[in-house]
Amino acid sequence: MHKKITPKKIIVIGGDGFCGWPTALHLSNLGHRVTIVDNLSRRWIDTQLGANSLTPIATVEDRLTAWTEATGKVIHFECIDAAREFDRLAALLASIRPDTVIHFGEQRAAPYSMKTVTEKRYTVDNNISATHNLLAAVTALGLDPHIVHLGTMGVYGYDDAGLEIPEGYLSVYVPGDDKRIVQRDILYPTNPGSVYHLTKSMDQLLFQFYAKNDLLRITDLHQGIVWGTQTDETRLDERLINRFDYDGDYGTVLNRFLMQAVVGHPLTVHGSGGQTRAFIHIQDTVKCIALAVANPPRPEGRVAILNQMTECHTVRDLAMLIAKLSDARVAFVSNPRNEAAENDLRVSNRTFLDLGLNPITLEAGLLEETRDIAAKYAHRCIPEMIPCVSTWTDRQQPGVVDMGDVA
Ligand code: NAD
Ligand code: USQ
Repeated sequence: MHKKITPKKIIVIGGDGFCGWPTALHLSNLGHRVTIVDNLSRRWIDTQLGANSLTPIATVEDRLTAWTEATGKVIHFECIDAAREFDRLAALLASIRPDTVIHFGEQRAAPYSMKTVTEKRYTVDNNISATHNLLAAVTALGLDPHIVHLGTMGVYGYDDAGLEIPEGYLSVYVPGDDKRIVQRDILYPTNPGSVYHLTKSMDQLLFQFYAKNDLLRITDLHQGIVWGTQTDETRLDERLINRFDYDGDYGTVLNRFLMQAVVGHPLTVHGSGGQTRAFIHIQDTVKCIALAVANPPRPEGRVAILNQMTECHTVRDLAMLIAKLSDARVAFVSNPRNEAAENDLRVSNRTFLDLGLNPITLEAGLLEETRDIAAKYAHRCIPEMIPCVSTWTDRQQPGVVDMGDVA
């Protein structure tokens, strides 16, 4: 049983996606009135790439029917392109007058954003326009929803700065004109590593401006790499199952390794695998967003920035851990990305811990994920979709396994 909450009217943009779908279900389960806005572009991109989700995902209509059958609750759906259909987005906002808008509706794969000039332009046009359309519409309509945006840890870059990455703002102390030391809180300097991450860095400036100028209440969640598939709600019916991307563009590293282990493919570590990244389980993503929804910032002109991650690991350590659990082999392949070969990473996630987040650890979640998802649906894997062939520049080579790379 969930404790009683004051129901809110919530729009979830991008609510058919990997993070958005389980979030919409969780918020509906808590008693909120949820409307999903999605243009289904993610499903269309799968078709374009010849890829699929390892888990069989139902149509939106079947998903929503299954949710009502399982819980008696109703989630509404509107097929709107937030980047290109400003008038329809604004009309929906005007009719619902939401208390909260959660914005997941962006092209989120770094390798896809680096494929060719077409995908670079699409990612920038889509992501920046969707974010700006939302902010401009809310302002023009005189609405005051709390806007919760899914940003990324990657806006900070991954260089080892010798300090714990703070939650969005960096206190700097610089000598002023009269040699007095002046203190300022600035946005932590961005250092994006892909066109996709660049759009998230640009989103930050859009939020900074609208929070200052129009006193919009905005929470930007700088999220790490999400792993896992199911949440308490998506487990209720097979038609509610969440997507599991494993292909070279959309598959994220830990889910890819889990899938590779069960289909007998060597684990594809890029370069030396010394890249340290921040991770979070999908169940914790959903919990963090509910916590953010319940704790809006005051309209004081400053964006609330929270780091949404729970553990840091190197890619190499993850591969070794999964290899040990599954007897998989590890392949150190050419790195298709232009990124540091090795980096340290320390991140503050104090706000969510203080709000009561009790993270799912890798140790606790890996076994279930392997047994109930990767192994169960391994037969759906399309082997040709496994290699990472999108390269950052002409200097990089695709991450393809040569048996000489295997350890
Ligand atoms: P996803 O691609 O599975 O979902 C995004 C959804 O947004 C899709 O359903 C897509 O159809 C929709 N969408 C895209 N552009 C749209 C538009 N113009 N109008 C309407 N709908 C649109 O991605 P995800 O993994 O669920 O990520 C959601 C958000 O979280 C993204 O903004 C991403 O940057 C961020 N994020 C994801 C991860 C991760 O590991 N998956 C980590 C950090 C941050
Ligand atoms: N990697 C491998 N082998 C693989 C795939 C990836 O070694 O088979 C490496 C990559 O080179 C990279 C690291 O693993 O160093 C992470 O790659 P990823 O694809 O798991 O994650 P990334 O591209 O950073 O993007 C994902 C989501 C994105 C989100 C981001 C959070 O797709 O939406 O914003 O994680 S973060 O990385 O913290 O910025």
